[in-house]
Amino acid sequence: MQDKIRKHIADIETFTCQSAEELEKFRIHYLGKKGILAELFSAFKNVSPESRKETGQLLNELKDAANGCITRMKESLGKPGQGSEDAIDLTLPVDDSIGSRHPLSITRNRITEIFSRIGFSVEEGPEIESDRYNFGALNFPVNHPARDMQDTFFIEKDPDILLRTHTSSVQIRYMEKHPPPIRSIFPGRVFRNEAISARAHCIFHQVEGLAVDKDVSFADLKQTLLYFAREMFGPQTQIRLRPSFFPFTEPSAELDISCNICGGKGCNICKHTGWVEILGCGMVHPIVLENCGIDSQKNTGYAFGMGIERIAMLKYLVRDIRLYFENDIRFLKQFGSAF
Ligand code: 2NL
Repeated sequence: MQDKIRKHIADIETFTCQSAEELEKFRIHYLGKKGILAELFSAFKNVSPESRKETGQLLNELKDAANGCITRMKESLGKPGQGSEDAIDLTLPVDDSIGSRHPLSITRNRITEIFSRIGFSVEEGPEIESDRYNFGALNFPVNHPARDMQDTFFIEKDPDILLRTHTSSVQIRYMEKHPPPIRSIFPGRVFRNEAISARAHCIFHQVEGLAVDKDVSFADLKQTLLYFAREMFGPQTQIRLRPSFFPFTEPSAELDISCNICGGKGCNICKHTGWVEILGCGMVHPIVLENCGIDSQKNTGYAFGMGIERIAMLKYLVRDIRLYFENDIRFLKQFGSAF
């Protein structure tokens, strides 16, 4: 009898099933009124006194094994993909979410495509930088607030290694290696130590542009930006330049476009001014050219920089910058996958 019980325990240990019905059959087979255990317990009466203790223990083991097996199988049948009725059916057709491009990618691709058409190459560079490429060569004074821990993520101090705060660092690298004429744009991810809110994030994306050659003028900059604004926001778009300041450009300006939401009449987006700011720009400071080994007597250049989040916000009326980074499918699926 003991051998019989041991054989049953071994059988139970290797038992698996694919459905609840099979499991119920198993239960009745072992634990049912006329099942194996009932039969064995009834035969137990006739077991000799010497082997009663051991046989009794084995019988209890068998009972525990059967109950344990049922609990285990119930659990695994409940999990999808393992044969229960509500398992995922991989042969079903997919729903309509075939994926779409991220709005920031669509916008970056659109910007680079617009500039590629007029001869700008697209260049990329490292996200981890030294002080020289991110600040020094760009004419930031030693005590400029952007160099502060509050504004910049430092990885190491003395010598300073940091996460780039703008893609201008890539332009410095590019100018060091490529003599003029230069016409390139520089898309990339940048990092600033800012509190996250609807309007600011500590990670965001930029596209900067640079043209350096003999006789590059502010008029060239203005015409290039007018072309860009109209390609991006429509042929009716007007632009205006307001004086500004950056350490790396002189003179510097900010570019506004006529509000593409209200057509310049005044709305929430343009705060009833009819204009919205889209980028900063200027003529490359001669010191910056010299820092990169470019003769500022013979060459001039213009540069501009824009936030991709901001351009995409204006294009798609996104009210909160955090939406770009949360990857909520309800947000992402609203953007066509064109481009
Ligand atoms: C902004 C302003 C700007 C640049 C970026 C630049 C780069 C070099 C030399 C000179 Cl290497 N200028 N970049 C120039 C003016 C403005 O960005 O507000 N961006 C979001």
